[in-house]
Amino acid sequence: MSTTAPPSARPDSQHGHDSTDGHDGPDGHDGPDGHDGARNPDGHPLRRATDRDTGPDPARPRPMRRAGDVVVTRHTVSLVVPARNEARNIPWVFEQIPRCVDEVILVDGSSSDATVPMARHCLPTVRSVAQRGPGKGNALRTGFAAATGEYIVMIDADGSMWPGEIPHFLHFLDHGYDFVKGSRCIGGGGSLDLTRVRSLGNRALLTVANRLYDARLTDLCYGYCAFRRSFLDALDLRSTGFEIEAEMIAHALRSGLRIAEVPSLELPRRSGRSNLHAVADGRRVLRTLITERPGARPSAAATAEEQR
Ligand SMILES: Nc1nc2c(ncn2[C@@H]2O[C@H](COP(=O)(O)OP(=O)(O)OP(=O)(O)O)[C@@H](O)[C@H]2O)c(=O)[nH]1
Ligand SMILES: [Mg+2]
Repeated sequence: MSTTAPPSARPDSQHGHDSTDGHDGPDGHDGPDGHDGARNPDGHPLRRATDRDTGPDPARPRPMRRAGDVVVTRHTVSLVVPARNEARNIPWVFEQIPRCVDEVILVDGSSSDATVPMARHCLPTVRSVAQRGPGKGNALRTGFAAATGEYIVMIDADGSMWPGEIPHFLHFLDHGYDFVKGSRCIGGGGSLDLTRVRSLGNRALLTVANRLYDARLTDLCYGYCAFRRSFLDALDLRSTGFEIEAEMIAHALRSGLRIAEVPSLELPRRSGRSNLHAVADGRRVLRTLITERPGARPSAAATAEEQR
């Protein structure tokens, strides 16, 4: 399966307004080349100062076509978005959400900027919930508990994950997989964000995960995932911080869920500061992988079975 390049993979692009969003239709100019037919002596159309693209005309409603609109799933989809001071990035993220998403849950991490009002402004139907406890792990667990869709997709709010890839994740859920994770390390995927240190750390932790869990995954510390909500109990999530992504994968492997990886392109965060501390959070991921390895602690499913 190949991944289509996002329309605005370049961080400086104009909020994903590309030729597929309906702006390439009639735009007030007469000719097909955007001019009214006047030409200079060598036959080229005349250029004028007013020819510059001044952006979308606010008086003209923007056609609401988005990436993934053609893909239909019969299942309801909740999108969980943890956000801490992401007011400047939310408009881009929300604008790209495909129509196959039924509800968007923003989990606010006590943001000191306008994250929540901005989210409500961009998407009046957004469900905003305050997280219980600090950290991305607590935020995601709060969001998962609030979700009502049959499928749950999680995505960051900093613009580093293109929502247009969501249909690829749903495709695998629709075709029998239980847990689908994005991978930056398979054909069609990549990262424009990973530093050398983070890349080495991710590779080392991935090696540990594959050894301990007898798996052949290609990426680990990447939080673009989707899963069936009915497996929330099996995932048995307890993490509070960034190690939650590793815990999800560890428990999915341990519980025998059918896991698929889809190529994903990680973009640079659009603006603002990272909340990740590579060394400290890397240590937490390693501790999680070790303590949760098969046989080290009874899984939730096994515990429930024993209690019967
Ligand atoms: N609600 C909530 N969201 C958080 C918290 N910590 C991080 N996030 C969000 O989780 C997502 C990932 O966090 P980032 O800070 O981007 O971490 P990262 O992607 O590893 O770091 P960069 O690559 O530098 O962006 C972003 O949407 C953050 O806003 C938190 O404590 N609460
Ligand atoms: Mg990020």
